[in-house]
Amino acid sequence: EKQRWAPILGAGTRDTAGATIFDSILDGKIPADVVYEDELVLAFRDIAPVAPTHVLLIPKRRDGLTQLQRATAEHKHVLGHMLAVAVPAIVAKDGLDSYRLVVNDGAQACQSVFHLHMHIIGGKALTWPPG
Ligand code: D5M
Repeated sequence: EKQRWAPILGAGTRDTAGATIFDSILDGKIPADVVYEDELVLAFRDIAPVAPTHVLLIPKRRDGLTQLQRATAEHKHVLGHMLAVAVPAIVAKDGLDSYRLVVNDGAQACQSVFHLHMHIIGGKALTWPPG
């Protein structure tokens, strides 16, 4: 099986946290509906979508980013890339003119996978506030 992150040797190896389901997607061990990929990030459709567009955007190297509150200055490049390059590409691909960008940061905020990810949700009229 082809690894999605083959060019990024050592990806994740600096992490002490356990592997997540997203590692299996990155390794190509479980399938994903990929909508965007570049050298730094992968984006795929959420398995339990809450809207017509529900995409998860992840860094290929978790590199300590189990969650956003672990971010340091070392992560500025990948975080900026996610926001300024990948999100616009995904939003354009699905033709969205409105969407919500969500990071559930911590268990009490409903984070269930501890590999930083951004939810891009749109394609319908959304409500506010979230619960
Ligand atoms: O979001 C974690 C999200 O990950 C949640 O919306 C389900 C999604 N998920 C879990 N497993 C898969 C697979 N295999 N493919 C696609 N999407 C998946 P959180 O913010 O941590 O609650």
